[in-house]
Amino acid sequence: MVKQSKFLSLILRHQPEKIGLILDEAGWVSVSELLAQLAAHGRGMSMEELEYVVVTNDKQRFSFNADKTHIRANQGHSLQTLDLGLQPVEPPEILYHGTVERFLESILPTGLEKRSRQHVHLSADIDTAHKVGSRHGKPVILKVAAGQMQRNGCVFFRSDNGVWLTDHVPIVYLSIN
Ligand code: HQG
Repeated sequence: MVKQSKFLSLILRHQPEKIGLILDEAGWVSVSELLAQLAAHGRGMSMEELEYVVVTNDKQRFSFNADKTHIRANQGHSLQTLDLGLQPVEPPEILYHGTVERFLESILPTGLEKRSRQHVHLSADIDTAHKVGSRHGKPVILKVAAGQMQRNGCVFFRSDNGVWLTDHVPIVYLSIN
């Protein structure tokens, strides 16, 4: 199921065309089409198994619409044409970003960039930032003055699974935690 969940992340965030799917402009795809295309590509799963993956996913990465006819990833897309339709929200005063030391040298001149993703990903708690950073090596936690950024006109969003998103974090708002 973890393997299947990772494959769903790939399809619903990055490469739907890999199994012949096209996401709509907000990232949704028909559940019946998804199940059919998964089966056609040797990754078949039942509706019950898909529901199990959605419910048990450790970061709640996926959501169904109300009547479960459509599904999408809550965040993390690299498809630049998507508009998840998130509304700007007021962030907490401080947010965190987990990274690693080897990236600091290039973060210093430019601040945090979204790179291949649609947004820079931030979290409200240090623990989560720690986990995110650990994916790249020994974590370094950066503190982001999110409240100040917002007062200066930067826009923040929060995905349905609680990840804080913004376009770019200029270096003036960053400090090492
Ligand atoms: C770094 C996972 C050099 C940035 C996690 C990060 C998260 C720079 C890496 C989500 C830089 C990009 C996102 C700059 C940023 N110079 N390096 N100017 N600006 N970076 O994986 O934030 O499991 O694309 O610090 O839990 O690590 O996919 O982003 O280390 O929520 O659901 O460039 O991915 O969620 O790495 O992680 P990533 P991230 P999922």
